[in-house]
Amino acid sequence: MRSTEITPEKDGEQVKVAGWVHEVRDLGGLVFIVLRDREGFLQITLPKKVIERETFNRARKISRESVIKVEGVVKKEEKAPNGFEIIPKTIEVLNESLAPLPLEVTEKVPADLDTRLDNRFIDLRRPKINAIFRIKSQVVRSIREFLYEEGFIEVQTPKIVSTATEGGTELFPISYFEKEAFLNQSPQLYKQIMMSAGFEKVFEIGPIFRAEEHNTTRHLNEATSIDIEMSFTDHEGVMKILERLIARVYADVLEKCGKFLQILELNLEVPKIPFPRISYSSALEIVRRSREIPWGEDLDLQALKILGAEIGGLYFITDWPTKIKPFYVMTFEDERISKSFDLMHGYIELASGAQREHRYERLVENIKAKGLHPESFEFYLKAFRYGMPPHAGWGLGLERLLMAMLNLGNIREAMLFPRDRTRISP
Ligand code: AMO
Repeated sequence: MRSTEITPEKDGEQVKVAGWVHEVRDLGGLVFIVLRDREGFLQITLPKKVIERETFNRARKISRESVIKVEGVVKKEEKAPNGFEIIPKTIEVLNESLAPLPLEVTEKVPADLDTRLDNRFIDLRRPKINAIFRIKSQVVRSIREFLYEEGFIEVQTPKIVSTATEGGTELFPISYFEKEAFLNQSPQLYKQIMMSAGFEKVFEIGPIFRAEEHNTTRHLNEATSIDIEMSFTDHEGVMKILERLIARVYADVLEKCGKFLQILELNLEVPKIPFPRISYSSALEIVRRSREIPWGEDLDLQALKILGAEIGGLYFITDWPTKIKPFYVMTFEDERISKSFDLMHGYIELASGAQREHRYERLVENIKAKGLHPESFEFYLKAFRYGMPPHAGWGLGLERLLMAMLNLGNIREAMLFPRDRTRISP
């Protein structure tokens, strides 16, 4: 039985439970074992007078984090945390834990992030850390459900690729027989090819790899990207889908993950749609009140912090200068400005997207203008010569979304086994 299935009303009933020994409190004539399972905690009470001697003596010596199975009787007890306790008949140790533990599961002793990540299997046993990943699971589920309801189909595209999509500097080269190959930075080119293939609405949830040189609290070298691509629409069309998706995720998490939000001591509010939209030029005006930045330059962390403090919450920055966006974005008639957007939460970028350039000649020009070689993109460009519909899409960082939603100070907190500049294990 799970801990949540037992209530004080089951007083007198026989139960079987299993889990980890969270704590053992030995008061001499009375021993308490706090048993932790997937759902919560149970108090196992062993009064010396009632319990068989051998069971009693073994129980008081069980090391913390050992896995045990307990058979016993439920007893209503107002003083116990759940309003009941379990008086055991038998306690079986299924797997004994070594002592001392490399990391505490109880929240009593704080540990630094490196020690926690080195011992992630134990770190994840802590209810607060566990809660993050229970919520992450719901977030992914809601995203899938929403996109299926909107008529999207899920696709899988290669992670071993021959070209960059988001700028050549952040690629991980891999050894691939006699050819040059890389880990994919984004499913960008493939999701666009799917538009030529006639699928109209596709999405993918998968890993992206970026050789970020710097260790920041917002970057991982392996992250999860939620990507969509949609035909016969523009940037405005996919922004609307994005904001509805975010609002749906928040609503679902509030409805289905109340217990985990409580563990994390979070008050979540469903954001109101439409999210505010601010153009790059207007954003620049806000930043320029405190700092000079020339038009056309990317907004660095400091600039985004000024903006985040001014606007706050979820908002879009639209109409970015063409020169700082990738070759595949479409421009307005004024070619200096692109039909692109970023979705922000405070100073953190959660997503970026655009209407794409679907006209072959223009696309080739764009590639050249970025100093890239059209020949390297032949597999992609080919799809634009035989009937490519107008299309748009975005990529949303799953861990960034979690970070924003759950107010996490470091993106590593949102990844089970994060990869950063110095960490490739566990
Ligand atoms: P972009 O490069 O902005 O756009 O990436 C999209 C989103 O992915 C997340 N992200 C990251 N998260 C953690 N660590 C990283 N190193 C990292 N890099 C990116 C961010 C970011 O907003 N092809 C376009 C999307 C599109 O236009 O459809 C792209 O990849 O949340």
